[in-house]
Amino acid sequence: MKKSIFLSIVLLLITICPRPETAAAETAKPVFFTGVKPTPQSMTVYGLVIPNDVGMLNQGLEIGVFDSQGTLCGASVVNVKNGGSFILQIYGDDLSTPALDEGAQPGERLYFNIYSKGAGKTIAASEISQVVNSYGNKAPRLPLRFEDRGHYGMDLIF
Ligand SMILES: [Ca+2]
Repeated sequence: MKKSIFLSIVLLLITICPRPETAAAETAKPVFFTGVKPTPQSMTVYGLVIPNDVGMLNQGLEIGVFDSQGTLCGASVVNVKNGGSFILQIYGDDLSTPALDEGAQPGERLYFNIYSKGAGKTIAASEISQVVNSYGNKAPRLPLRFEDRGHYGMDLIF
């Protein structure tokens, strides 16, 4: 009995204490692409940012996802320690707030921009290639479009 209580406490501690890397990844919030409004509609995109200039990656990159009206509907800091990986939560428009456009409509094209901290400039979506990777549930059709509960793998190369 005592042993099982001890094990329960150990398991609880493992569960509630985040590993240092996870904590660092979660605290890295975008400072350039800000103002994303989370809504009940969302999709997830996983991948790598692969810049031609590796120095640009080391100095820090952020991804900002815009819909065709220029609404910022997702943003993330690229994880330099993990080789340029990213996880993006991209939000759709909340239909219960018709006066507000918080995000993308179903099927709407998404535009991925990248801010380079080192270069102090934004790389436009037109200069970034989207490439399918193996992280998602199924391969996306590119260029990527908004799909509620979509789960896709896509790398960004520029
Ligand atoms: Ca709305």
